[in-house]
Amino acid sequence: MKRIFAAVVVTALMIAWTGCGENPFSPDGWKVKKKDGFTLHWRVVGSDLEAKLEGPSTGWVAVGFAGSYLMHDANIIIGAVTGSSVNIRDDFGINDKTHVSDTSLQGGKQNVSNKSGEEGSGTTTIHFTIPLNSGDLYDNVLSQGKTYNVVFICGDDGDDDPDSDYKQISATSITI
Ligand SMILES: [Ca+2]
Ligand SMILES: [Ca+2]
Repeated sequence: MKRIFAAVVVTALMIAWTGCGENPFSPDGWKVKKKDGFTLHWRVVGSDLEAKLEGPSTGWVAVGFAGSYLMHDANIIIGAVTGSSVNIRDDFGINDKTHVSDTSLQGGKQNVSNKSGEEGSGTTTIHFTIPLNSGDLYDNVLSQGKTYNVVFICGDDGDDDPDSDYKQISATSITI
């Protein structure tokens, strides 16, 4: 009888954990933000930010961190899955609607690692790691506990060209 009671308590606790969307004390450290069909998971690991973005497109998906308005001045990580290959690029928002690769800007560097991803039915998910402070002018320094603008962006279904026009853009904020 005691054992059954313990099992019920454990199950109730597990439901309580998973029911909290932005619980900063989740056991594995992940936080989550959902907006307009996008889901971003993130967590700080040492001096890095590990992230997983799912977006409502079979084309490219992107997230922009700490911009001023929409894409402007945001550190944008953009990726697409084409067959078995995953391409993820480190970009920067040069105005509210335009982003370019950091490498195309003077002194800019690619600072994304641990890249992977998968395509679902109508969705694309990308996983990546970025430094909280890369030292690159075209990334933005992030500090744990602080709140930043984020923007979620995607291209048309099947459009894996990161330089093509976007289909959807949604602005929100997250606390790192
Ligand atoms: Ca960079
Ligand atoms: Ca960047």
